[in-house]
Amino acid sequence: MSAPMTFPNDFLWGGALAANQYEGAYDADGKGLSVQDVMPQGIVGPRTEAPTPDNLKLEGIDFYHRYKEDIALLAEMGFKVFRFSIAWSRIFPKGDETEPNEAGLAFYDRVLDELEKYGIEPLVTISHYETPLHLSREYNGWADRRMIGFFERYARTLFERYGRRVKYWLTFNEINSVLHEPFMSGGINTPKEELSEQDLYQAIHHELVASASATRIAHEVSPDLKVGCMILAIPFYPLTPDPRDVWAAKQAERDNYTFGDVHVRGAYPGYFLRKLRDKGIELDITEDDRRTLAEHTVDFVSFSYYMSSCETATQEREASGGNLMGGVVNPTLEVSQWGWAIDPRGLRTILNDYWDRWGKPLFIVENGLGARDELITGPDGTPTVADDYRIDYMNDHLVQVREAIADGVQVIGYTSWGCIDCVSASTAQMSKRYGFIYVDRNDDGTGTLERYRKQSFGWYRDVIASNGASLKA
Ligand code: BGP
Repeated sequence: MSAPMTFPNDFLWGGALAANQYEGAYDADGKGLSVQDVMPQGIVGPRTEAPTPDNLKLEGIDFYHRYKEDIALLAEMGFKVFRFSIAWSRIFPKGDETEPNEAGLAFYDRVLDELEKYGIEPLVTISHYETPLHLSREYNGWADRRMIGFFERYARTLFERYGRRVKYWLTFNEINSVLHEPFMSGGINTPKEELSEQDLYQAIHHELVASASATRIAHEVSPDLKVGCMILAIPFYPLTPDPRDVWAAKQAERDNYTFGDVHVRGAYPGYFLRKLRDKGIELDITEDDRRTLAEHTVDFVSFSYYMSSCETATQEREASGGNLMGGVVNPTLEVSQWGWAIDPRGLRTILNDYWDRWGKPLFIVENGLGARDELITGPDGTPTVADDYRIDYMNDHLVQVREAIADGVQVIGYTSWGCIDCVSASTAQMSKRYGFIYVDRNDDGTGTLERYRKQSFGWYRDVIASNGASLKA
């Protein structure tokens, strides 16, 4: 008998966003600045001293004031889950205060009220590239051990305030991205070129301990809370069958596996310790750190998946474009308008690999196609986007998720990235759109901020309503 080709009945269908990319209201109601407020061009341009008007994230898509209308649209698509992040600097404006900012906390109460109204399960990212700027400038972000205490206080505040309403939590968005973007991901102020590997890996250690510590606090507050890690997933394929290429691909994957290995198994893997030794790095790891990592492992593993890449140790090849990291171009795959390789099968590979390796429930918390959209007039006279390219991308990826489920992988849910158009993390553009909902805002900041349903809106509504049966294999 063949395996059932279906999604579980309680599969959590939905979408994802991050505070700094959609909320706007960057200084409202006592909010402090975050690292994003001085990154007007994302990771592709210089940081500024202070917020500048060309930084589209300052206003985002104004979810802060339009959350009711936006959540109603998500409900209209039948969302079962909505992943969003809490802006750390709304809750602790500088990050090192002892008391939280009540107005910031109250905003998320209102968002949760609205989600509850429609029976949408919240999935909250505690830290999504939004380190308070003060912590970056005064402490050098995660390079400083004191960050663990600030994060513990912040996480405890959230669990105590929202723990009765939010079951699923993620500690750090794409935690492995700190290897490549230490400022955006880890709030590390030292310029990337000047940052020593010793300091970088020590910062990573602090984040891993803080993540485990937050898991401990969550379970103390309520044993019902489920905490997951969040990894930027990229399968690396050997460019050729040459064993040296195979090993190069394995090494590239291990840079990412390390983070899941520590979160799931509670200790650093041998290959990572060897890497540190080879580099002459000695980490400051206390007995307490070891115990925290070992005793407070995650309940589930979540990840983003956009693309795969190739690795080689034997050939000079063009570097692949990619989501904050990448190897060399895979000649067999098409790429998006931003050069990210499109590889639905890679998602099945990742799901199977992670399941085989960790045996923890998996949650796909980001996936989607960043593309330029053209607004046209729909048959009923309202503006829309004929985004069949996005529908194809998501359909093909979801078919592979269904395959992985048939392979025996336990998948909790799927939240597509940028379900409402928002500002891109890497390039800070509005024109790199992922949403089912078009937002009228342009790269130069003009636009009405009106929302329009794209054709993918109805397509996703049907996918959810049919629990995946409407997907085309
Ligand atoms: C991930 C981030 C998101 C998001 C997404 C798409 O790395 O977690 O914040 O933005 O990628 O990337 P981009 O916005 O650069 O297209």
